[in-house]
Amino acid sequence: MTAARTTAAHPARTTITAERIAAELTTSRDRSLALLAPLAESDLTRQVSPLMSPLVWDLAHIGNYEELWLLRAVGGVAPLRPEIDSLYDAFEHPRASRPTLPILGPDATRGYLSGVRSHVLDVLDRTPLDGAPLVRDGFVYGMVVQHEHMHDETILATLQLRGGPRTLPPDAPLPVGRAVPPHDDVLVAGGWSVQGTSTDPWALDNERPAHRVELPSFRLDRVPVTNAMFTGFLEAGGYADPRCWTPEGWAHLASSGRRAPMTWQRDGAGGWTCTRFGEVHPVEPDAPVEHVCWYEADAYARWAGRRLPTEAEWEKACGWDPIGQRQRRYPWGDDEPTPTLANLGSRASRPAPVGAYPAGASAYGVEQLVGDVWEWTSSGFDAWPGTRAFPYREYSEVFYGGDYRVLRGGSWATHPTAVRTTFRNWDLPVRRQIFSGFRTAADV
Ligand code: AVJ
Ligand code: FE
Repeated sequence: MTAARTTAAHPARTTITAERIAAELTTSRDRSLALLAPLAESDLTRQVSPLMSPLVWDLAHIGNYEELWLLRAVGGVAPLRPEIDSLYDAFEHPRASRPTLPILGPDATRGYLSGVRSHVLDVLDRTPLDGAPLVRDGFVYGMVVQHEHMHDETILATLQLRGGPRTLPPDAPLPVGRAVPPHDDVLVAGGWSVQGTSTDPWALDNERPAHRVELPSFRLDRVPVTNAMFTGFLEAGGYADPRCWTPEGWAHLASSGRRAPMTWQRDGAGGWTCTRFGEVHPVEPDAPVEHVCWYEADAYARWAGRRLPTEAEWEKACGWDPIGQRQRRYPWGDDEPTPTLANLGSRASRPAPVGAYPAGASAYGVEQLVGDVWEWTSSGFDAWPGTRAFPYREYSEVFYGGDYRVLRGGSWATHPTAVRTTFRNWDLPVRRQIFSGFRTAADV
């Protein structure tokens, strides 16, 4: 990988206006409040799992982040409630310790958020969007909107762990799938491509800058690994076969007792059911497997005689147009996602069956790269050549080089504004409360 000059153009986003920003801010806030509105006070304040925050903490943290960046950093507005800042600093208080903090209750939190928001709209009115890098093209507003959507996805993961009764609205209909043979894969011819972006105005620091990569040819699954395929691994004794697992994965299997994806149970007749937001459903054979950790994804790939793709391979297969020699903001091109292109935005509470989004295919014919499930890659979360922490070190920089693995493409729970070809997510290899799946690759 070199940081050589890139020659290919990256699509610039259409000019970002104050109206667009105000609409995005409203959309993310409506989403957060709607997710939490059906929950009783006790459900908002309790901790469902040591992995997660009390839901009311997420909500107040969303507001506090908005206050820190939009009111104080951009607007120069004095702290509204200086005494609460430290409570909502994710670094001062790890998730497990958040329930013992003297955090605001649900009503006070909602009041705090609406107070912050009323000042934000004033700041937006009086701040030109062509000034310093922080506000240029509305970057910091985009960062705040994406942060809220990320926490909304975290809230959805917490609701999944909480169980029932279900509080989410009924699922929007999803498109039907089509039969795709297991490991039907496409060839991605070797050569150079561009990874990352220097021009996408709302790309976060870890996606920058654009740089050339040179990859050998590889093959990549057309669609994510399905429940039926994963069941094959499971029923063949994959969880009991040390040859499939890294030493760390094998040790974790022993200590955790994991024997199936997080939400699966035996149905009593030799099959499997899964629990989704407190409701029991049959495991859908043709849907991407969900709630697997990196170790499980990696073990499946070895069992299948394949491997996880690297992050660079994933991004090339998703966004590179080898004919035009340019990047696409999404697999299908630069147009914003729609419900026929990708399963995003928690319109439904599950991944769609494979083959449901032929119109969302990448230039190489790879499908469902964006939406449905986050896809584990084999790569650790590392800094790219020439990257720079912006506007703060704790978003990305403090995580580089740790034991994290990169996930790409977003899930059904990811909002369209919070994902694109270059977006990078990361988590520890044991984690599976996120909406995580994978696809496999092979050398040529
Ligand atoms: C990018 C999803 C790994 O939720 O831990 C939220 C995003 N950073 N608040 C996370 C984030 C600050 C982060 N991930
Ligand atoms: Fe956060």
